[in-house]
Amino acid sequence: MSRTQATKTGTAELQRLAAAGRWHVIKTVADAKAGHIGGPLSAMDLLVSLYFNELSVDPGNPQDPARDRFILSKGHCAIGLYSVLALRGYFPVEELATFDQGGSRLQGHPDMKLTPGVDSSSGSLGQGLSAGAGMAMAAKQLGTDFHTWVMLGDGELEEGMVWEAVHTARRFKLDNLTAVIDLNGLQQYGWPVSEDDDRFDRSNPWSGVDLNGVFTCFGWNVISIDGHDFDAIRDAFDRVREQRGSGKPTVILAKTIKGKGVSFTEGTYKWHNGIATPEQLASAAAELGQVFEGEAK
Ligand SMILES: Cc1ncc(C[n+]2csc(CCOP(=O)(O)OP(=O)(O)O)c2C)c(N)n1
Ligand SMILES: [Mg+2]
Repeated sequence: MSRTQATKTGTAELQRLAAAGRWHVIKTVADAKAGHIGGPLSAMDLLVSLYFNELSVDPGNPQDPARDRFILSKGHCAIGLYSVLALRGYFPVEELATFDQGGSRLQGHPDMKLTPGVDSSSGSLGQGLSAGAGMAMAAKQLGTDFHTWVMLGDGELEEGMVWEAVHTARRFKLDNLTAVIDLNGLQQYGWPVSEDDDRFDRSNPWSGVDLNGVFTCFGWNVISIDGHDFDAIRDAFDRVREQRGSGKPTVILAKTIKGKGVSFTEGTYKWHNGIATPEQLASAAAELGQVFEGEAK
């Protein structure tokens, strides 16, 4: 697939890619005995849609100055990004087997100096939107038209630095900046209290808060979608492009399910990270339509 995409990837192909991506996440983490599951799986449909339907990038020329930028601000979900980068052709899928090993290009958190396709290092939550705002500002000053995308977690959204960037982005009219919030309703542990929309294991980080209203008041363009609906994601991306020139940054509030796609990981903070047993891998493979022939190493 070239940098300029004449046709968009259809929904059936996106579903196939997302299933493969989810499988690479759970299998790679089991083999490495390290890494995260719930966040990469909730974000997978959005990541696949970005890399196969939206971002103007060339895996053969990852440093192209004209490329769109993508920052995974919730850097603990690195294995989700690596899986999609591999599927998109930035490096061989087989290289995922080196995940989190010393000397690997695929560290436990994204490292822009090591991994082709990684535009900003991340892992300390809260910083990616500021980096993205800087890139968007630079694009304006240079007169180039690349778009900058930043994905954040809903737990991450509690970090104060995020809100400094939210304020600044509007002030500098960064309509070439889009934040995608993975609203999976769970973080690592969260607060063990019961609130209105508590999922009965841990409290939703933004329970009772009108995030749409909050971003609107900050002067952002807000799009709320189901983050697992490929058609809704495609429409949201179209709307992002339409609002360029408005002077407003856009936030996509994407409602998702943590651990989406594998029944035993869905909707529980307990699979924020975790190592699947061979039996669990076999079950995940069956659900995702993948072949699992051996035990986790
Ligand atoms: C500044 C900082 N504090 C704490 C952590 C540890 N940490 C890693 S993941 C996580 C929870 C993140 O939750 P969320 O943003 O909702 O991510 P997701 O649900 O998508 O996994 C925390 C607290 C961190 N990486 N950085
Ligand atoms: Mg979350």
